[in-house]
Amino acid sequence: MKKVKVIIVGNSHVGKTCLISQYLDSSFQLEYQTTTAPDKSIKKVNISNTEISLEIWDTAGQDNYAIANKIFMKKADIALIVYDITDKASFEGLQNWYNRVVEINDKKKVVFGIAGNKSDLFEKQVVSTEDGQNFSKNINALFFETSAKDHGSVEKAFNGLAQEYYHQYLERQKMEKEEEKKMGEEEKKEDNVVLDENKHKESVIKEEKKKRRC
Ligand SMILES: Nc1nc2c(ncn2[C@@H]2O[C@H](COP(=O)(O)OP(=O)(O)OP(=O)(O)O)[C@@H](O)[C@H]2O)c(=O)[nH]1
Ligand SMILES: [Mg+2]
Repeated sequence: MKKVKVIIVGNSHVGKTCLISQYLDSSFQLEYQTTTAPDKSIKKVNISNTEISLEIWDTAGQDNYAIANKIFMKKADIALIVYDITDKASFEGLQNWYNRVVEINDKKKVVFGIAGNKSDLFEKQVVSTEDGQNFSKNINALFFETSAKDHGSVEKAFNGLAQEYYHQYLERQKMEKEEEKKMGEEEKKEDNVVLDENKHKESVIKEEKKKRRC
């Protein structure tokens, strides 16, 4: 079974922990309890008849914990960056979270998703859907609007990212195989050239020997 590391980041209070609880066991918690230490949960999903184990890391949004816990963002396959549609500052924080994830993952390819959370509070919405979509486009991320109270919207985000990751993974594998095949063919060609050269040398030597005998 393929293991995929998912990290969920974003400002404090945007609903990261609630999104994970909803995804894992369809529950929603009204009382706020800030996350201080990163926490790992496992969710198995089936993508194109392949079982994938999502290792989901909940992280702290509060900066004093987040900086200390940055190390847990390493080796991410998928990063879901969350903002709260009723909180402009959380939207403005997206770029910073994106930069942190990119920086700590160095050159590793990460599949990014942006979630505009608390979509159930649409009367209080201050960040437009369009702004969320445009930001996502700029960083080449998938965009979702979620409510941690609505299981369907949460599942769509996590499963959509898992699907995208798996699709890119298969593409990479295909390309690597093609590359290997190409290299194999080139090596064969080179071997044939050497063989032909050797054959040619042998026949020249034979000819010379013949001539000498005559
Ligand atoms: N109405 C509504 N409230 C939400 C939603 N998601 C989270 N909340 C509430 O927002 C508050 C913060 O949620 P958390 O999931 O703890 O936020 P967090 O991003 O994990 O915060 P930190 O752990 O401090 O980084 C809680 O009171 C939740 O009940 C949502 O989709 N809709
Ligand atoms: Mg939390």
